[in-house]
Amino acid sequence: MAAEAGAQTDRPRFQTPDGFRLLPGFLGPDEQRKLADDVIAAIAHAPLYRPSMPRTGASLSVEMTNLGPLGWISDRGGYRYEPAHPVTGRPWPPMPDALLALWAAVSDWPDPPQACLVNVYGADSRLGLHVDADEDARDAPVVSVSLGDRARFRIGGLRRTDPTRSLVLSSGDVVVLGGAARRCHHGVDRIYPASSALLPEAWRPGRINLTLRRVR
Ligand code: MD3
Ligand code: FE
Repeated sequence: MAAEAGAQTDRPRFQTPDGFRLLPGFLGPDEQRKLADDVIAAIAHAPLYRPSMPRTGASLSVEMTNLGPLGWISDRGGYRYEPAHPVTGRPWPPMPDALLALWAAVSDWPDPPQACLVNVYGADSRLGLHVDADEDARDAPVVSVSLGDRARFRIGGLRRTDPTRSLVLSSGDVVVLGGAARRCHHGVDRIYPASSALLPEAWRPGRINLTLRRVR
């Protein structure tokens, strides 16, 4: 029954915020594989690291790196965008052309993205409910691409206590977060191990999420 199918995860009267656009399977299998290969190759030059939280210093369960002119960093000193990798000190690798083309196709924003945050999830990784607020370009959208294992993504409202809705993000799905959605709380509850065969075996179980952003 359709009415029951959504009942487990959907709260009544809340679908998704204005400006939330899910494009299921926007990238085909060949595009996904090429993009995953390019990102994994870039990670060899900008190794994944496990960010720690400001103040507490607690580690995130998600590993990260960045592509493009700027990268998002979190450490004891706070959250910020930096032009170089915190461990190697080298500039972030360039964004693959496919990501610049994707942004141009879906963002409806005149300027190219300045940062691509790469989030890598293992079987037990999670991302707590948060707001992305470290970009001065608050009106520009964020564009997300999911690769590999599926994830249960959760999105709420402007306030932390607002109702939330969860939905599954699958490999090849693109999400555009514009308008009000850009300022909403969101997180990743869990991934579904072995739900995709896209990534090379050494990366399974695993999920790679790319977020394209304007920073300034
Ligand atoms: C809603 N990433 O990198 S992608 C993040 O799957 C982040 O790795 C998640 O949250 C992930 O900050 C979710 C979808 C997404 C990205 C950015 C958003 C949703 C968003 C910004 C504002 C609101
Ligand atoms: Fe986020």
